[in-house]
Amino acid sequence: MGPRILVTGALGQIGTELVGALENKHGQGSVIATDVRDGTGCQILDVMDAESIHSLVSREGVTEIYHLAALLSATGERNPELCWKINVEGLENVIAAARANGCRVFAPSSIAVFGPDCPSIAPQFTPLNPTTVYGKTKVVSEQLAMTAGVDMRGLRYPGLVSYKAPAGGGTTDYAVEIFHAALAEGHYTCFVREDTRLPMMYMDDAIRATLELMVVPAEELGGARGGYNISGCSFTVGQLVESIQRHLPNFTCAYEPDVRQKYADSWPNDIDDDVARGEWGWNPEFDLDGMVDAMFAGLQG
Ligand code: NAD
Ligand code: AKB
Repeated sequence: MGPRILVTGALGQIGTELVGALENKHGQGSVIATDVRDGTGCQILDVMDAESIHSLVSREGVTEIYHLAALLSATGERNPELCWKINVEGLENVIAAARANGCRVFAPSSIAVFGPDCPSIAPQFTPLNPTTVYGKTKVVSEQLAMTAGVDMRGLRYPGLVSYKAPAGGGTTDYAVEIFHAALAEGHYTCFVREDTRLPMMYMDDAIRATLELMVVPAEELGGARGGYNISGCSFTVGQLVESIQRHLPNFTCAYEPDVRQKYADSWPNDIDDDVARGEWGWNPEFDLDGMVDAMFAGLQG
């Protein structure tokens, strides 16, 4: 018998691709995709509804939960109380159902766990003092992974770049929006400065990292298992623009920084992922130009 998988927040940027990847790996019918929103192939499940999570997990014999439901940094800072509720209380509800039913849990962390005191190349183990409430919820998630009494794992995803679903309310959304604007209008007005450099990753690498982490035997994972650093490619917006101009030489970008600049400035420029490489063989495949080429192929294909 293969795993029976529940995905929460399945209609989001990651869920849109992870559900298909899990079905390819484990078979059609192995995945129950859920979201608080209505969508094709998706059941309604609000992660604030502890009883509904519990009864779905036990009724369906769920063995693994990929918990993607969350508010991201920009939306979260506009409504910090709601961000805490969904990201922390929602996770606690999922953990309670997992504990009662013997499930393993994947709960993503983020580069947002780091704060301004972090070195510009973020080490795996360093004080975590995020300035955003979103980042604080991710620190709690990593701590719960170590103490909740379930097999719970996470990755500190960088900003994720993909073309199949829109990015959802984050600070790194510019790295997705820029492609749509470039193709539709030949111009993008970016909400962070040209020299803003952040860790990013093409979605294929993020999905592969997720699947790879979940097959590692628990005893081989160390103290980073709640949130492994994984690097993809780090770049400034200016470098992203230059890479896009290889496809669209007349593309232009203007810069009008807003409040998201502050969140971006509080995060590191690069990620040191030696622990993930050493413990479970993490290795990214997409550099900046490879990612940009894949985005154009996907959007124009
Ligand atoms: P997203 O915003 O695109 O999707 C989140 C989904 O959660 C949405 O479909 C939304 O409808 C759903 N949701 C919101 N409230 C809910 C609730 N109460 N119950 C059930 N569903 C609810 O986010 P994403 O980019 O797919 O991110 C998924 C996870 O990965 C999050 O934990 C996020 O913090 C993390 N992450 C994402 C990125 C990124 O760049 N996309 C980077 C780092 C970490
Ligand atoms: C965001 O910008 O909020 C996310 C993240 C890096 O966690 N993309």
